[in-house]
Amino acid sequence: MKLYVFMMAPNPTRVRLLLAEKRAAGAEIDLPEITVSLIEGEHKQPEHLARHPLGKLPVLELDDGSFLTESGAIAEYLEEIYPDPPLLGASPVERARVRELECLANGGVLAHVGRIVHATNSPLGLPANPEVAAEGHSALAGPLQCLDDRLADSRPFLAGERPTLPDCTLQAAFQFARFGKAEILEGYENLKRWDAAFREREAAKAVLVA
Ligand SMILES: N[C@@H](CCC(=O)N[C@@H](CS)C(=O)NCC(=O)O)C(=O)O
Repeated sequence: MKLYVFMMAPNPTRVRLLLAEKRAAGAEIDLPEITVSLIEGEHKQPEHLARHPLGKLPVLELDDGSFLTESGAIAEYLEEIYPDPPLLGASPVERARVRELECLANGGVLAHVGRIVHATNSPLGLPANPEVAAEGHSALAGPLQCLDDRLADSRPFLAGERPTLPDCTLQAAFQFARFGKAEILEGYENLKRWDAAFREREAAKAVLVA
């Protein structure tokens, strides 16, 4: 298998953080990563469009030569073939909790951070759009508050004592916000604590560049 990625891009980063968490806990995962430059437009070239018809990242190339797209589907597949340690929950109730948190981290935070950064400081050179950025900031408030409340009991990770996919997704979103100079954490003290502690860990340091 091969994983096609671009550093800093949040959807590839959530998958790379999940892999780093598994490796840090002892999983032996041989999965080479190949960079496709979003900055240089390599994702819209025929070579990459053959992997992903929409020209996006990440893409997982399977051993039979077929391509799997969508970071959530890729994360679930990797979880199934490398189940230890579990990053999507170990029991029905844990899995349900992880899915609940993942909806908040992905649809509620990562998606809006993407809109804000591309409307203010787009690394792809998209035009600034203050209205879209303001809508993004306002849409972020509810999900960020929910996640901040979840951390109010000083738990180290969103789902409790162990990292899970929503931690990876949230950190991928926060890294993209830092890179795009979007201030999104003002007033969310529990999330600030979680962010600082998560970034100090070796698994995160192996992936994060901002
Ligand atoms: N829903 C997709 C979104 C993929 C996506 O939008 N990836 C971004 C990078 S984070 C990308 O490739 N953007 C380039 C483009 O849309 O042209 C997923 O979760 O994989």
